[in-house]
Amino acid sequence: MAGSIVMTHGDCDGIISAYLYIKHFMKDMWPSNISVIFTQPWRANLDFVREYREGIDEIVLLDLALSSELVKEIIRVGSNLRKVTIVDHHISSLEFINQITSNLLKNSKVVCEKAQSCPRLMITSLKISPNPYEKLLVDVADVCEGGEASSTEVTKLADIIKLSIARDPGDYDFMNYLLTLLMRNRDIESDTIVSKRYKTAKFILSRLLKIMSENAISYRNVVKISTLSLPESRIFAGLLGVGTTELARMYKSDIILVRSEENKVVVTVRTLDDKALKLCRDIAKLGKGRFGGHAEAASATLPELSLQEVTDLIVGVVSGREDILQGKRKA
Ligand SMILES: [Mn+2]
Repeated sequence: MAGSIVMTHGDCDGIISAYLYIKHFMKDMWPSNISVIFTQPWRANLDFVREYREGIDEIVLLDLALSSELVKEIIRVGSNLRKVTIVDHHISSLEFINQITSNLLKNSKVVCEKAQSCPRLMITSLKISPNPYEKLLVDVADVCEGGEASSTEVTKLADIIKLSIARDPGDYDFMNYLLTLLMRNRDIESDTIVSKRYKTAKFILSRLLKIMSENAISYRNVVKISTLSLPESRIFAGLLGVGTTELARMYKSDIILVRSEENKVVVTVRTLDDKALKLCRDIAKLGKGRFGGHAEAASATLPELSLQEVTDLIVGVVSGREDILQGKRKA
């Protein structure tokens, strides 16, 4: 029996992308002849290899920032397939387009363009005419990806989906559950399983915001730096990115969260303009770490420094005093 793989990002706009694609292009095949795989960009190649099997004749990749490892796997099996479809809105994927289309000429469709969310790109480039509910979901996907909400209905639904999955970003059964609710036209907001998760996450988020506000220190009135210990990072796992975004909105200020994780320090930056990625690049460069993300929402990981050292380094970067890192701090 021929089957298809739909592999999508395990987040709010990834779930909505899978829903739109399956509903519009693969409706007769769902659920029995489609393996829906939720994944993260850094492990997508591993999940793909694990799920791919003899008899699969179509693969669809949605909302996944491509990596050379993933592209290699797609090309390896691609020529045996009837169809390969890739839709993604991350700019980092652009560099792989030529490699894929030149290797899989006849049977591939690759749509990679910068867009607020993957569903937004899908309706503009796959000729989907969305009904009112689908339009709402595309707006929700935009908000989940940092866009401005057009109505309170959009804000609420985006909040529910984002927070209900945030606490356990690896719970792909729950993402499948959300997809099934959408496919069966069930109301997400009134679903008991979803609202239980949402309420728990909302409560924990409010505690996180309180702690982050209390220990935030302002620098030059333009940026607030907040720190979390390792136990605190664990308690609030899954909500740290959402919390930092929320705090930036509350205070209308740039926010830098510095927290301890197992064997590393993670820096999460949200800025009102487009300087988060640049800040993370500077921090990563000075601290010999890695960085990534979007212009206004980015992060850096520093494996070799302590929480205090990273905080000092950041103070140096935001105040233009990088000498602090070298220990030449004035009394
Ligand atoms: Mn996504």
